[in-house]
Amino acid sequence: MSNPEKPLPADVQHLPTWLPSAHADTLMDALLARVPWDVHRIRMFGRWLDSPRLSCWMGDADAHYRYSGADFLPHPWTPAVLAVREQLQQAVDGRFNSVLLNRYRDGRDSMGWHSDDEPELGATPLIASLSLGASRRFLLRRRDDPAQKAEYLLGHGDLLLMRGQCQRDYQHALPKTARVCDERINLTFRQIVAVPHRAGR
Ligand SMILES: O=C(O)CCC(=O)C(=O)O
Repeated sequence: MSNPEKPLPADVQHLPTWLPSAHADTLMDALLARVPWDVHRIRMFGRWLDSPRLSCWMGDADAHYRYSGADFLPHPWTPAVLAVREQLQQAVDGRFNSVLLNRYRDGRDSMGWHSDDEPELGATPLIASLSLGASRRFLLRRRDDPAQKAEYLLGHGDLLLMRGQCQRDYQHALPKTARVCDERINLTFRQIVAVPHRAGR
């Protein structure tokens, strides 16, 4: 039951089929062919582990990012990602100098609970998350009351916008599932801002 003092996220907007199917197909093919996919090493519970998906950090040359204990230098934009960034910037009236691409090879690939709350993203980041390929469940839970949950089914071409206090108040995750055998790609566009104590890295 929802608690009116801890409402489910008003700062989250789901736009199904934001990208028409034919455009989403073309973009997915371009990403499969052109993105330098890698297995990111992340630090969890004091150990270095392979993350359970393929990833690529892409963006402007100065968009350095640190998450899960590791530093990432951006790969240069590919033409297809740059084109969709332009389209997004116009649609949501925001700026994005970087994107984290995640490729889930099937339902065994996943993303654990976390918030996109690194200092580089600022206090109230706008994050534009575009999904391609297989539909997967995307979960949100309140940080101060994990029983308060919301769920979105993200399909081919869907856009999810997270803004305001969403990262401060919520964690999100993409759970494993035995039901999905097909690939999915997700792009989370972000704006990295300068962090004074990290200048010069
Ligand atoms: O694949 C997704 O929809 C979630 C990606 C995500 O949580 C992230 O990039 O921080």
